[in-house]
Amino acid sequence: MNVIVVSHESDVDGVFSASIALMRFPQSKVFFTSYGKENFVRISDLIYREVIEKSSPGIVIFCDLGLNEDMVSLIAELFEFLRSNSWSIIWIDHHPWSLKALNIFGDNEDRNKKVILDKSGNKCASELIFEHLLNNNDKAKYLASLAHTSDFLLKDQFLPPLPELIVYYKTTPNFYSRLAKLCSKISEGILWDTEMQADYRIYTGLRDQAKRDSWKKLQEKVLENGIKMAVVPTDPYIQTSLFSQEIFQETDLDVVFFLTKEGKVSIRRSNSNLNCNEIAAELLEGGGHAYAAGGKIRSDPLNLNEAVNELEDAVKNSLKKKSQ
Ligand SMILES: [Mn+2]
Repeated sequence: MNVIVVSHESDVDGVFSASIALMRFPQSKVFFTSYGKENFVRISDLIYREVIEKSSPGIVIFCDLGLNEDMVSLIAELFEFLRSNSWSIIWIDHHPWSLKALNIFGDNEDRNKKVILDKSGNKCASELIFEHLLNNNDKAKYLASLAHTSDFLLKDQFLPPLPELIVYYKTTPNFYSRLAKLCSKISEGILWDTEMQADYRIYTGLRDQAKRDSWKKLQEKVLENGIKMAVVPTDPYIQTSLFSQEIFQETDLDVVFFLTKEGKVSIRRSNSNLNCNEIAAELLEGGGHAYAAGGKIRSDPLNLNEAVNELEDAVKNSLKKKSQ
């Protein structure tokens, strides 16, 4: 059977999801992607090409990717194409989905397309892939538990610095081929090797310089309600979740916004009264979890004061909506 796996490119959960799917279907063609229209169009095109080339039925497995409302019509079109070519779809995820997005799967009685969506907030995608595709495999179970540790920022077991390695690969021109290689190593049970170590050594030098620069530019603001927020201009070498833990350790901030030069924002919190996804919903292309989310700002990302004001409004509006 032909198998295409599409997984999230940004973190350990996405890569491990694809690795577990690859253990189950070693013949899989694996693609990685992220959010945003451009990425979904690219992935759809790759799938169209692959399906036409194969000319026999197969299955597409989506992992660790939320379906945002603005992608629904694009994906509905892709589904129709897959159905007419006798391909089926399984979409396995753990992000919050809107009803409109869920509706494209119909009543889930349709054997041609199926969505497995965990709404508990306690499971990473790798665990769902393990449970639904390979639940009798101890190696897959172990990979899923490592992904859980990484996804929920737990410190309950040792994990090689794969989250940072993925961040580093993202800055390199051959990102997708390096990620695919990493994914296949992990599916073979190789969690670290000398190649990764050599890459990691290069990365740590670049990362440490980037973090020093970001600390210098951090801009703090205390809101009238006492919430302490900060906007930190960030850099592609910085792994946001790890850096946010460092910042929360050194400061008494409630929420931190990591802002790229392109205006993308990653939100992390230390105060659980604030929900990152609710703040993200005030931004462009906002999405994510309560503990970690992201989006884009409307104002000029190079004007830090403007960015701070817009993000301050986003915090206030999200709290206002919550109290209503
Ligand atoms: Mn995930």
